[in-house]
Amino acid sequence: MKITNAKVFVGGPGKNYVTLKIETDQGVYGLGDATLNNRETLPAAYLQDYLIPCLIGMDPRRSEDIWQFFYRGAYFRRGPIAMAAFGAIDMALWDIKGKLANMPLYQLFGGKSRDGALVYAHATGADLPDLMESIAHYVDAGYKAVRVQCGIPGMPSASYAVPETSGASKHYITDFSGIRPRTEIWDTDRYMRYMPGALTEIRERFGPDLKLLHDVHHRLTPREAAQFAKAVEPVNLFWLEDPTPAEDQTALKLIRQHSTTPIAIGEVFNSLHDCQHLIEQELIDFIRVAVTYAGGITHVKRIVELAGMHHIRTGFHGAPSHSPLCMAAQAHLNAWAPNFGIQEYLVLGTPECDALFPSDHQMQDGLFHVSDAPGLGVDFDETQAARYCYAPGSHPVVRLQDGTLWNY
Ligand code: CS2
Ligand code: MG
Repeated sequence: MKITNAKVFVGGPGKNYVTLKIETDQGVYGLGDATLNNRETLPAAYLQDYLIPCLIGMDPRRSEDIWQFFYRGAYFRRGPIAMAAFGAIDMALWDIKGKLANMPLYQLFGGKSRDGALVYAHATGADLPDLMESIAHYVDAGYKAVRVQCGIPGMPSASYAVPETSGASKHYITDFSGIRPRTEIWDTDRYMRYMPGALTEIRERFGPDLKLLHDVHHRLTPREAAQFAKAVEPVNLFWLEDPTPAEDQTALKLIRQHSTTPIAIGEVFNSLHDCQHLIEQELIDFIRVAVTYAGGITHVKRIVELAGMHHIRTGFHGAPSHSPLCMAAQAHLNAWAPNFGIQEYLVLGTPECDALFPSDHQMQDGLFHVSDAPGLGVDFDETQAARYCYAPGSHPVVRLQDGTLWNY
């Protein structure tokens, strides 16, 4: 069996999805996602210029060898661009494997460990009353878990994942449009003074059963993060995410020394090596890698297995920049993983997105149900794809009030 062709498509409804289609001499094809948010053209070029010329003629069933071929063959290993490109190839080869076996991928991983996977939605508000309404909206929609992000009174500009004005919170998605990043002004003291109280009010309003998650989005120093994690302990959060930048993995020790608030980290990681210390030292409770950003199913499965040995559960990243192909790969891993925790999931299901990526996967009552279709269970409509083209975007930059560059 041989790979005969591979095509890369860039574009989608409101998102620059990077979709890879690998075709074979047996008519079976596989799909993969290489969407690296706000840097989409780079994995696309990496695939076009360097990887696809090597793929043609290879046996698609040798997915492990092909993964090693590209990972070790690159010589300059890892990094978000390469791992997103490898990730797409790996997803497509697993998709072909599932279709050849006529099995949904979770069966090839070891079968289901659960029938529905818990997901969390994004509740947000320009202020606390606005956020309370947003949370109520998702609770009414059947969600058992919500991430809560709130505008901070007096904060010089709207911070991460918070709308500028009230009433704009339903299905709020961060606007990354434009090649020149917009600047946000951040005030840590205001956040540290206000957010613990806001989270306490939310807990009092919605009771002990609703799972509450909060994303600090890398904005605190390790000492501040330790103080914050301790202050919110009584709220009994499901997790506190990215409390401090994860490059310095020993910094997390300080948080562990001062609080038992569960910690989730990993969306910016591209390989096992980025999180090995965190996992082996059990400095986190949830690993947040994404199949696209961390080199595909083959590599993420290794991360999940290592995490499982250290009582760490999965909490895969599911921001809107991940295409339904990445979300499907994660859904199959979530159905199988013995140490599954939760999946970030935004109902993107716009008619345009469903037309571009038809699938039978279902989300109901706060649980994601993976379909039994062979492979990933998501298809791709090339005619629809022709409607979309690339539009540049950028992550905001964040400055403190004195102009100091800070973390988005
Ligand atoms: C966020 C992301 O969903 C999350 O947890 O941290 O939305 C993140 O801001 C984007 O993926 C950045 O590209
Ligand atoms: Mg996050």
